Amino acid sequence: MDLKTYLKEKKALVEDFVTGYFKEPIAPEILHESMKYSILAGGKRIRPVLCLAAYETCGGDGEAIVPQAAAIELIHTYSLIHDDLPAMDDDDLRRGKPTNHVVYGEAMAILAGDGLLTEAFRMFSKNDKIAPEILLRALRELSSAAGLYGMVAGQAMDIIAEGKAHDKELLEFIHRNKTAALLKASVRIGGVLYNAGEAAISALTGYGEAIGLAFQIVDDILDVTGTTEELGKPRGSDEDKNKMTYPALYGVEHSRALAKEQIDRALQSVEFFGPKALWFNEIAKYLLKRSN
Ligand code: GRG
Repeated sequence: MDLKTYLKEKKALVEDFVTGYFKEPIAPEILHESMKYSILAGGKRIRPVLCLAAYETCGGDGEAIVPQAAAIELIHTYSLIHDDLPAMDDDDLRRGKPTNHVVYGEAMAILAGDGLLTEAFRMFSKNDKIAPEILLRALRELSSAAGLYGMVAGQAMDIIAEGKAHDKELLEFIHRNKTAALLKASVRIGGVLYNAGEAAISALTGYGEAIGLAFQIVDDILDVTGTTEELGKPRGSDEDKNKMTYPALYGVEHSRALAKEQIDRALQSVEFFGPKALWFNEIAKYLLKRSN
């Protein structure tokens, strides 16, 4: 199997589950529609795929944890809806479609985000195949990464840093928290749900952290070098908003080298798993080369 087929298969597992999950009517209908509009709008689904890959690399069958992997995607999608709001990045294109607030209005977009975030924890908390104490440990990982010790803190700092003089430490804080924390947690959660040993969790952590940082560096580079069509969101929006980014601080070429450095670290970290790290290796290399 090649990586494209692997990603397609895992993505389908998550999307089929999410589609079925939101099939039953929810009142009010407009809220339901607005949540479905964003969660079913496509996207790479890289966080749930990483979670499934981690569980399988440790020795499990990913199908057992699809609700938990999908819940991570709900949180990611909420963050995109809120990030696009006029009070935050004020963007009108996401995943190649008008952003949620453009279609449903600001109030409904905020509520769709709130709904997805809250529902994610309800979705995550139910799995009869996983021992409750393990599920609880994984749930704590997710809340830490998505909230005050991760993504929310990173987003707050990103907003505070707009227009400020470039600062290496501040930039790293933003990247580690806004983007890398949830990616790292996606990988770790796969290991925690499998109840993997300490050495395996440590290898997963190293991998998750490194690809998380590389992901954001590449995202910053694509904002400069990509096209709006490829990205499905407006190109050049970081520069327009005077954001603190890797290319702004280091230039595009040096940023590419820094992303590659992180990917090499990621590959090294999962050498622990031997040949079972195949998909981790493939995903890491793909993240460096991606165009959207
Ligand atoms: C609102 C609390 C809160 C957080 C928002 C996700 C985020 C934090 C901001 C989005 C801004 C942004 C472009 C960040 C760069 C990295 C990133 C998360 C990109 C989007 O994720 P992808 O590429 O998107 O995985 P798809 O559409 O493929 O799911």
